Amino acid sequence: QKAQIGVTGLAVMGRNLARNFARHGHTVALHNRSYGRTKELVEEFGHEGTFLPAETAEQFVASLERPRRVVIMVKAGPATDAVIDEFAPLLEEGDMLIDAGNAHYADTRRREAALKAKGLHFVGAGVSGGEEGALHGPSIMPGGPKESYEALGPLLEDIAAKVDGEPCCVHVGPDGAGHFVKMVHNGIEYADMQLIAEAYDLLRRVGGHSPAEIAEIFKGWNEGRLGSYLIEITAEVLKQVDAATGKAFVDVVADAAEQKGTGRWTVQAALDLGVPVSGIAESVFARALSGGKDERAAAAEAGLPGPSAGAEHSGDLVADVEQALFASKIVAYAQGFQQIQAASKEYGWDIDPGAMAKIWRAGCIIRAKFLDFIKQAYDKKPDLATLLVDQYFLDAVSGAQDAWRRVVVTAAQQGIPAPGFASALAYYDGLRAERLPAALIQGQRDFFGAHTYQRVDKPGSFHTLWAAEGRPEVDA
Ligand code: NBP
Repeated sequence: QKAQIGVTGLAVMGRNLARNFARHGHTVALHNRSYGRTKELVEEFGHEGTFLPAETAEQFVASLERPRRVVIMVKAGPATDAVIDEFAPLLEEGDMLIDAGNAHYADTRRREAALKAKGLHFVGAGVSGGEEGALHGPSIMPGGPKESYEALGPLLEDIAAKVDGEPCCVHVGPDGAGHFVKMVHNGIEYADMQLIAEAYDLLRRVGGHSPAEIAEIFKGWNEGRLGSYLIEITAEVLKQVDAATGKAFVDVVADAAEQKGTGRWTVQAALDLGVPVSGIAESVFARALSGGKDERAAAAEAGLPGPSAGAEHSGDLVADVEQALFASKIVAYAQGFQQIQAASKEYGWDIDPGAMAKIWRAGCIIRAKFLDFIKQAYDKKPDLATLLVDQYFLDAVSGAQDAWRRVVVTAAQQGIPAPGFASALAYYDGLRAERLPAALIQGQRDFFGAHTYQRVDKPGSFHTLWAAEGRPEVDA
């Protein structure tokens, strides 16, 4: 008997993916650097399906039917390269190595190019949903050569999350497209979490609501257009009481947000592409600020003053914050999708943005009803310049904007940081501005560096001879 698929790297993620394949009736070959994990999996979960455990890489490869499909689920980075170096010489033309870890897309591009030269298919697949997702149905974002999807896709679609019977898995595009999209997914997740945190902070500090009350507000919001996994778990977290102290859980947790790096990668890639993902960037920086222990201690010691008088919020705070949250979320998603489109163009990946929204509807952390509207927007117009001009989002933002502005004003007046809400609003206003002060920046650049500028009334590049006396002369 041969296995349809093999998994190497059997820590929590790999183990659960292997069990998921087995539960769907596939025979799964198993391998791990240290045999202990392989043995443990078979002892504990062997009854769930058919597993072919292997002690060595050679046995593992020999137990797979061709073309061989080897899922790598090890620690991202050098471990992935070590595993590739171990397996590549044992594989034959047309076999596939699928990296399901959280690799940087640039590493994936490098690995694919190297393996292609050896006649092997390398598929960088983004897998979202954590350990629960891996076992019960993740959202899967495979990249790599299109041909490989024919032999691999059906197996991945089997184990993926489903919405109305449709799998949350699609061939994203060639090369590093899958890991790129997974990265942006995580960046959007950072922005979403930051915006939710700002909403909580304002409800607490402006509205005076307790964490338990705010949990109820979020629960209510979860029934509406904000309905999503992140809003749902926020209500759960806020409701939680610390057993040791009897205080709200959120009040006993140190307020320094950590990060593993995918948000930062998203912003770094956006800088290179020149895409303004300000919502994601603010969320990465807000985490960094929260963790800036020395600066925060110095500020506390110096007693950096807040506003002399905090004005009251004019309006229904809870309703206004819901509007601000929804509008800012739309901006963050619009920016993330723009980044995907920019990379797709830059690398020739031909990514269908609507399909990304579709496979994020279940299995992953940002799963939400909202994604249906994004899918519909791109289905209607695949080359949509920005989500903000799609009718649904345009209506939502124009309906929200007065409340959104009131919330940003209140935050500024009361000295409560809301970088996500404020920068999303600034982005929105920048996008809709008829004239931007960028014209002045062009003038400054031309003045000090002779960088030239373009004119609104005729084509060409112009330079003004600034130093000349009297009337500035113009070079065409
Ligand atoms: P870890 O990231 O903790 O990695 C442990 C696995 O890597 C073990 O199987 C270990 O083998 C193996 N490994 C290491 Br470490 N160095 C190795 C080497 N040089 N050669 C061969 N194998 C090596 O496992 P995880 O938490 O299950 O995560 C796996 C991947 O999934 C990572 O890329 C991670 O970023 C990603 N991940 C994704 C999500 C998600 O939501 N998508 C969640 C968590 C993790 P050993 O047993 O012999 O030490």
